[in-house]
Amino acid sequence: MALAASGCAKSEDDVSDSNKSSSAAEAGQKVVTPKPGSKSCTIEAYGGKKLDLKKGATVGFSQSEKEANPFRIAETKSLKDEASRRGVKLLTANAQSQFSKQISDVQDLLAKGVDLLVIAPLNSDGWDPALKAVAAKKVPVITIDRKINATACKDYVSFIASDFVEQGRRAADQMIKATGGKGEVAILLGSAGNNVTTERTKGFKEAIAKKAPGLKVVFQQTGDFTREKGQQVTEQLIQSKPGIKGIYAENDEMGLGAVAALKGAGKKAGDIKIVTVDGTRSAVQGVVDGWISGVIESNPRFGPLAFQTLDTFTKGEKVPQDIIIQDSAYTPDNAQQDIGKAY
Ligand code: GZL
Repeated sequence: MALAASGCAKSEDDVSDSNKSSSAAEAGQKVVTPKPGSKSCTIEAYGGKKLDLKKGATVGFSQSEKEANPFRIAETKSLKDEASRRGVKLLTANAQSQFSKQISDVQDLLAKGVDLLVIAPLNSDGWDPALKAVAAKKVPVITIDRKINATACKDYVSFIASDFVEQGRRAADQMIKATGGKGEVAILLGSAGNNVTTERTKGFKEAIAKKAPGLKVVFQQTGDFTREKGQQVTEQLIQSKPGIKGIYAENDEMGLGAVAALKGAGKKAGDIKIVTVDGTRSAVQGVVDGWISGVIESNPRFGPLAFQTLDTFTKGEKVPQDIIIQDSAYTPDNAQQDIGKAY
């Protein structure tokens, strides 16, 4: 099938750009492309029955983390807004950052008879019990954001996410620019057990090693993607590494925790360069105020694209197994004018 102008490697199984959603673009979601070389999935290959989303289908959404983090708030809002725009019934569940609850949430949604599922996974592994229940009912599943270690077009239909390794590389570029490429830096790691933490770390370290060998990562510790833990770890960091020049926080919440720690220690804005990932309003304000040197966006507005993918699939058309969304970035040059795009 014809490929989107995405530079994807062509294969007989490549998919069309039917998945580009005008509503996704309208909703502030950057233009999307099938991941280079992505295979497709069809309802014949996956199983299940054709549906018309508009004719009484019910979609279940399993959210992973408590909605204290603006990323999660914006993600859930995006699903809810698109469901109501399309007039589709949406049942939601929130695992409150407890993986065992997410598994039972998915099982409960299936027991309630949802026809389709969107899952924002907390962890990458441990999904078998939920996937068994999905397989028994042949319910199409779209996973968004974090990847589950399972088989595309068998255990789930499509995976829609940012390129997290690229986010790490772009964070490194901003850190190199902010620090001049020399000195000691620390990483506030995301929570363990998911591909986002692994890939954001991989991208950052590879880029630093390649482009600025004078920048040394001398400290890394998880802040569990939370503001409180990010503050606690940064308080320890500035005691143990008083010469630290930069902090790479793998999400904004930890980055804002780091800002609170630096303020508490009497530091001034810019004394230590902070680069974070997400694109929340508070972090972009931190760029405007000089406390944060740069923010790489991780776009949480999956709603339009998730529903577009489900709609295309249930009509019997091919969808990509892997879909990459594009992310923007905030710097001291654009933060003031672009803060309205933050979430
Ligand atoms: C990344 C997502 C991460 C966010 C964090 O897309 O999984 O989880 O960056 C959130 O804010 O905790």
